[in-house]
Amino acid sequence: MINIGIVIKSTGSWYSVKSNSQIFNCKIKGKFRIKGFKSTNPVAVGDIVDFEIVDSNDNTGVIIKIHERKNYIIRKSTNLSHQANIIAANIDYAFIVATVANPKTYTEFIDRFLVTCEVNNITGIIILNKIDTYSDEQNAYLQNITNIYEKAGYKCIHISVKQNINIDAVSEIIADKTIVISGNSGVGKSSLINLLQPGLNLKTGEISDYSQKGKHTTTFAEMFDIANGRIIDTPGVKGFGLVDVPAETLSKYFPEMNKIRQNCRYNNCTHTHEPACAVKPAVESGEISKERYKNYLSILEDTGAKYRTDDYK
Ligand SMILES: Nc1nc2c(ncn2[C@@H]2O[C@H](COP(=O)(O)OP(=O)(O)O)[C@@H](O)[C@H]2O)c(=O)[nH]1
Ligand SMILES: [Mg+2]
Ligand SMILES: [Zn+2]
Repeated sequence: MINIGIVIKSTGSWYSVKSNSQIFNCKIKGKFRIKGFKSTNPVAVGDIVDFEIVDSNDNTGVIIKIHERKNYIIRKSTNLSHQANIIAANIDYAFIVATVANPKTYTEFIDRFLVTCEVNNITGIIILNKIDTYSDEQNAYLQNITNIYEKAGYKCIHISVKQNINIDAVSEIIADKTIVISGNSGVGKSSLINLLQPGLNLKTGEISDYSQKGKHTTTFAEMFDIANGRIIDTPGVKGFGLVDVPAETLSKYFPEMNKIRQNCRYNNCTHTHEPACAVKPAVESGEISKERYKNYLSILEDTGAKYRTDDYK
């Protein structure tokens, strides 16, 4: 008999599949291939799968088919350049949880994540946490990056998990949706999930004083039923690599650049050295954020593009 379920946890070789509120530990049978890249994990959290029950006493099974994905988020593995890891599948929104301090989230990290979202047609939402801790200077920076991202078209929500500030704004978005949550380790992802769904008791890590980077307390992606929706907690990842974005199309995934890129003289303009570029003057005038443009250049370099620009480096 074939059952249908949703993958709620993946530990590498075993997958937890939820079906009719029962959980089955499944292995994979056969090969699952994805066009365009090699994946280190063929089945991801959020996947809808067909599986056969092997032993109904201990709820074990075998996954035999993955249903077509609406979308997914991938991370390129840093050492194996052609390998990619699917972080989550079938997502409505992606939350990037960020903090201005303890730890500081760099805008390049946010922009890499947002580009990944845009490539996969997922709406990215920026959650800025720990607002209970910020100095005046840090609050000014918070406002500054909020302006940058709102201008680019992204929703930003300022919260404090610790003081329960603005958490309703987050749970409203989650209702009936599947959310992937990401962000550097230590920004408060697990704490936020615990607050939204009391009783889950996810482990939260203290930030190590020495590195200020936070300990790795979450190792594998896992999906939780929460606030009338589903949330996928992802391992504390250092950064998202991009898979298969050619240099001349990268700016499509920066909405504010995408709006004006058709005004460039060349339709393969990378907005670096080309004459009659429409994007560069917009950066000069402040219409496009210099910070975003800088991060664009950094991501552009990763696509293998050989570009020249003396600005903003
Ligand atoms: N001051 C403050 N600390 C927080 C807040 N949210 C989380 N933390 C703390 O930040 C640390 C890391 O939180 P955790 O949820 O483990 O982060 P994760 O690695 O993103 O899952 C923990 O010590 C939390 O108690 C907040 O809003 N304010
Ligand atoms: Mg965590
Ligand atoms: Zn251009």
